[in-house]
Amino acid sequence: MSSTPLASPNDMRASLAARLSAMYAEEVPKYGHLVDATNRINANHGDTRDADRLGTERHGAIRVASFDELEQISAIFSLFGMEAVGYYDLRTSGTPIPVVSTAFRPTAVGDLAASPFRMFTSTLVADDERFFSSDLQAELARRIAERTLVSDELVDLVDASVAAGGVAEADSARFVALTVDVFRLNAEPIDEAWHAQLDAVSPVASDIAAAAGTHLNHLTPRVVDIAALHALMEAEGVTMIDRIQGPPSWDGPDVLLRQTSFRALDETRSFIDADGHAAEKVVRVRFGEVEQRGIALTPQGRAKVDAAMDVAKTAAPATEAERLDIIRAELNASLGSTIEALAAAGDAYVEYQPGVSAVDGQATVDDLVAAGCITVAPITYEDFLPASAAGIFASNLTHDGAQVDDTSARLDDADRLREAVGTLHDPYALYAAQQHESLTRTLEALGLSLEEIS
Ligand code: OOG
Ligand code: NI
Repeated sequence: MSSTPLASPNDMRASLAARLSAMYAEEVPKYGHLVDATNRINANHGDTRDADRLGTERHGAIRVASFDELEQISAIFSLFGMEAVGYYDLRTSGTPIPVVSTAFRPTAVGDLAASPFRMFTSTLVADDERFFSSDLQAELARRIAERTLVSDELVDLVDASVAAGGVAEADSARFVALTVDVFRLNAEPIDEAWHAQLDAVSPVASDIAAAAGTHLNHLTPRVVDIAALHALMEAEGVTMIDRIQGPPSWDGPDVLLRQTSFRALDETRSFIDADGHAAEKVVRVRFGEVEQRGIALTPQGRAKVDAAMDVAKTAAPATEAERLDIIRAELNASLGSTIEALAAAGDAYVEYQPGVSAVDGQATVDDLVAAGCITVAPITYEDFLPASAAGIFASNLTHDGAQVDDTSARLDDADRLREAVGTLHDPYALYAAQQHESLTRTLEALGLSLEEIS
């Protein structure tokens, strides 16, 4: 039996992240500046959590036009060891956007350590009648069905790889290069009238469906101190959006995710007007973003953070500083300020490890932690926040688009997304499983079992 050696998905994912980063630095020079500033901050910081992955850690964002396109993209990501995690309905946000999203990422601890690259992927809901008239829906369907995101060569490689259980080592460099091409800015001229029609409904819809293909919308490095990064970029002449999205620093450890960005860039694209004349026009869709990641929270911990953010929203303070102070006070009041306290309250997910002290009759996990028989380390939040995502979308649009009154979630679309991606992981279940496995392993190492411990 002949067997072709298969490439490691972890190596392929690391290579994809590096190549996309090189491409994006060429397309968007300010991104290169952002990565450089991020590396300077990270190098001068004592925080060593995830230190070995920080230098290459990125998330990207892409937008596709249909669930069929999502299915195609999903098959490609799967060969890079990236699976769909989480569901975000961006139509329910303050500035409703006609997309539903998921993130493709590695799910196993070792794979995240090898290369944590993830892609926030949004799908246009082109048949949502709250946004699109029936005429627009029909025209969208026709044009979307006509376009090709993935080259025939890559389609063939994907099919062969799926059949073989992975990408052949000999094909992997080509596979990565063809995948990068899928996310490269498409140079084909845009139909101006069609673009304007969609733009009136939503600038995100025109970005997605007036072009001939998808493209990387942004690529985001991870920094250990986002406030310092924000100040550094401003000092170096790059205007950042004034807000850092997500829960601010407080008395306890960083939680979840904080993000900020610099303004979408004016870019020149080729258009064709109604008379068939070519014209260059300025569009603003791509931008730079940076993020800081903290500990993953349980649904209960997350609810406390969401409540704190809501209090600040309702209070409608006059300044950003006051808004942050309100959230800080709420977090300090509702959450324990150490990893141990967060874990004991069931507000955050942790990895358990055997400590240095000998077990001496302790009957609960909390007692074992308190006595130093078990130590806890934070599990990093690997996902996204719908409010921040909506904020990032909105802060970079030139205008909001048409008014939409009904902004309720549509569960049918969650099912369509799930069907397109095959398996849709619940992020909480992944963190809970990681915590549970670490506890089982730790107790075993201490000669205890879960049954004996409450
Ligand atoms: C995606 C926006 C969401 C994030 O980091 O929350 C996102 C987009 O603009 O396509 O990337
Ligand atoms: Ni992003």
